[in-house]
Amino acid sequence: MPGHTDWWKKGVFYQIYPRSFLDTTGNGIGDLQGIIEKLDYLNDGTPNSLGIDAIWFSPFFVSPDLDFGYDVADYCAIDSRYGSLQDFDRLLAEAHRRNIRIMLDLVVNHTSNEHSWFKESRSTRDNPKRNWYIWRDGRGPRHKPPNNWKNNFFGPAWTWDEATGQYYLHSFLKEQPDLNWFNPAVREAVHKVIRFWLERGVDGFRLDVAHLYCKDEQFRDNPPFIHRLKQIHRMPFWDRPLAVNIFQLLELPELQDKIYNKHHPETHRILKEFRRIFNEYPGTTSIGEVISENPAVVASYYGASDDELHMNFYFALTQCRWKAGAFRRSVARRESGFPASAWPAYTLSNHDITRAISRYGRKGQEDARARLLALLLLTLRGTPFIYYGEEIGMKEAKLPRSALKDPVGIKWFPFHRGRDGARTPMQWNGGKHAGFTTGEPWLPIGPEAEKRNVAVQEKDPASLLSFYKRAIHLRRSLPALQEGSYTVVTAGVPRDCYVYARELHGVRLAVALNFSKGRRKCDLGPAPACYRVLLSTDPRRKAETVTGPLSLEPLEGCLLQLEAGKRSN
Ligand code: TEU
Repeated sequence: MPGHTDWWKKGVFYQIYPRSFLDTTGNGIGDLQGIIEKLDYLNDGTPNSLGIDAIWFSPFFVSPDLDFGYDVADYCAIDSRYGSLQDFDRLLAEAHRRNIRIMLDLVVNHTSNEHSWFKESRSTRDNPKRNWYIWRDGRGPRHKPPNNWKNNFFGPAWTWDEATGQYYLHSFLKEQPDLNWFNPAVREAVHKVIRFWLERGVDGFRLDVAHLYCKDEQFRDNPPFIHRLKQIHRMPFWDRPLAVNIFQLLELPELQDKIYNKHHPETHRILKEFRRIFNEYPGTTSIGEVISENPAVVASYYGASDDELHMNFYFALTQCRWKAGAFRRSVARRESGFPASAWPAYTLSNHDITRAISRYGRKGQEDARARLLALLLLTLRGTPFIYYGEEIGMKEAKLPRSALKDPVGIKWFPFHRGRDGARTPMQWNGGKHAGFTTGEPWLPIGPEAEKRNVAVQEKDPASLLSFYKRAIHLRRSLPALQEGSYTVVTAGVPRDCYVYARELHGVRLAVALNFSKGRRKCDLGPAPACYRVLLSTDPRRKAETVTGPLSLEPLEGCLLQLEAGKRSN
């Protein structure tokens, strides 16, 4: 798509989980036609629509759906339940017509065991594709697994293949065998996949678990988990994740620190090869799902000279406690811990973690908190990723065991219910099944759909959806929000508030967020100054000019602009 090559730094991204967006066939799962029908909702070119610039689609490729699309059986074909390649081309054209760019999910750490590559690989030991996956002999006379590696869901990372008498490696389910990225033929095959979609016109990729591609070639045992606990222990008390984060919860039972099957240096070479291909198609972007508690490790995936991924998610923000200081420090670590060229990407929710509104849910405060988080996400220095339904305050569903579909939840119930609760159908209206399907939805509809839906909130200027629209459209009209510098303001700011400035070409904006339940007054720096309120999370606040400290209502956040010529006395 023509336009600026760095559009992705300025734009707002929206993640769609296709299975749950809109079903037009009545089979209970969403489809490509459903997405096409809702493109105007996402961006019709006017402030009446949400106004997003790009969509990242969770996978809709051919898949036996053991991990709901993250087990791909054919990278170059659309699963017939979602539509066809023709439907995809139409979706792409219709999106581009609205200036919406399309990002696909590239899931190439592993394939499905139904992929023809794996079927060939497992057929005989001397099959030409045997080496496309990671096969090892068992240890000792009793054929014990090659080492102690665990997968990221549950249980060992090795599964014994009776027919050929060897183990194969899988970082997730046993139906998701890991590709052997040391094999040049694998690299070439994936390059072909990338080119296939770029030639069709897609604008970029999200790279699933990009930090896992290469593993220790000596297959050394991982050390015990206690090392990791010690690491977390070294973090200041107030910065330790309080809510038991899903990643950690899932790793706890495994009692090991996975140092030998992630962040291998060779992975960087693979990403550099990807980047060279992306560069052949100007305007292409990429974002890595790189999971590490260490910001320097995440930063390394941008490449030393910005020659790997364009962006990497900064997941640390999803682990903050509800404290102004926790968010402020997390952003500070992002701002100072990464090289200047490493463009930030922020998100609060995705298909793997509890929706933010529920993560921070306190009875009576959740909606105000959701607004505050929206203002934060849309005004930080970096590209914001919104998860579908976040804009209408969709909550995490607490599903009974009988409704669970995610293998993770089924396995660990009742300790936690897996990821289905964050993947329930989009709530379009207050009707049957929230307007998602005329059939039986694949997952139940989430809570409070009678008010947490698009139709109701579109009519209400005070709704969360209306707030998102205003914030996104303001962001679009204010280059200082897209590209301006970020400076935190601390003087004259109470501890439970978070204030920062965004500046570009003499325009100074201030964002003031009150995380507390009480009224607060904040200086916006540099005092004395005169600011105009552009937006408040409190729909009752009128456009006003502020001289002196800004008064904030409980859980209120404001975006303000310094009035020209009124900076000092
Ligand atoms: O997730 C990678 C991952 O390790 C976690 O987010 C994982 O989901 C977590 O440990 C909780 O189970 C990516 C995808 O986002 C996820 O949906 C897939 O299941 C996974 O890779 C495998 O492709």
